[in-house]
Amino acid sequence: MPSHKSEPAEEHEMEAFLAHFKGTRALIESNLKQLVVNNEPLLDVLFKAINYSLYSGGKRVRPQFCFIVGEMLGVPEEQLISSACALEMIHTASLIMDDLPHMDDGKIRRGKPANHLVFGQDVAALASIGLLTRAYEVVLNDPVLPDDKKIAVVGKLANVVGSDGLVGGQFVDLKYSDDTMDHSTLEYIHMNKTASLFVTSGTTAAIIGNATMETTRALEAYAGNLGFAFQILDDLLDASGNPREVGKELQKDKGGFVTLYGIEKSRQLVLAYTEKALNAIKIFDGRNDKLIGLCHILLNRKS
Ligand code: GRG
Repeated sequence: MPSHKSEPAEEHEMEAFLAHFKGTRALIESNLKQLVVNNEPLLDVLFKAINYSLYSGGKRVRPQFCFIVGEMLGVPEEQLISSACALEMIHTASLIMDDLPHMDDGKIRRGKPANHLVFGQDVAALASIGLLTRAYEVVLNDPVLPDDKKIAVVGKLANVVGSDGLVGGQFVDLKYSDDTMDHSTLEYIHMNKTASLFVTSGTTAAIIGNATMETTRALEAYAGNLGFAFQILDDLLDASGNPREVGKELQKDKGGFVTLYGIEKSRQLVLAYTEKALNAIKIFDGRNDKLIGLCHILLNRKS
């Protein structure tokens, strides 16, 4: 994948960052296990379906970003847990739904059969909705967040899923994606389908951390551009990645950045959007090392 022109972090810094990332990942997963539980034996299969997708090797990028922003703003970890977990639950719900035959008809996800191929379309649809709605409950039932923060976070999480976010992006993707797609339609799709949840991952932490408007705007610019770079890289992996590393069927996406611009120009776009993301966080100089590290990790990903 493309190499980035700004200096990569020192190797020891990257190692420390990766170790931190691993620790946060363990924290996210142990909290998810406490927050998504089933107490009704009749629902065992439904929860098997939910857990199948929730613990199938996702990178946990969105909650990681939420924790990085929270740490930068000095927010105590326990105040971020419910929002970070809710973000991952929403993301996972969207992947289950996206793979359904009447949506993107995905057969392999994270190297394993898609949820509906294991549990059936009916169960997969319910697992997606069940996980999505549980995400809001998790924030509303948070034992430490003040009520005004809960309301603001839930509002953002609702907005990002609806027609102003994932649903809108998915609709346009399903109905307008083809080989004749233009740049502004593609931008609409990826802003709403992918970048919007990155942005919300930062804004939820910004809300909890009482961030100023200037800080929030900078984080939104960072996350929006990083989300775009992430999606273009997704298209590049689809076009020329290794199927075993990527973990899904390749050359399936029609009308993505690679179709519109070709591989070389798409690689340049990844770098350009990453550069914009990095520029946006220059105002946090001295405390933005993890935001920079996240860019490097996402740029060099193989899946
Ligand atoms: C039910 C929440 C919900 C939404 C309905 C189906 C839908 C609307 C939206 C689909 C949005 C979608 C699947 C966008 C793709 C975003 C993307 C690039 C996913 C891959 O993210 P990674 O690489 O995945 O972070 P892992 O596997 O690491 O978790």
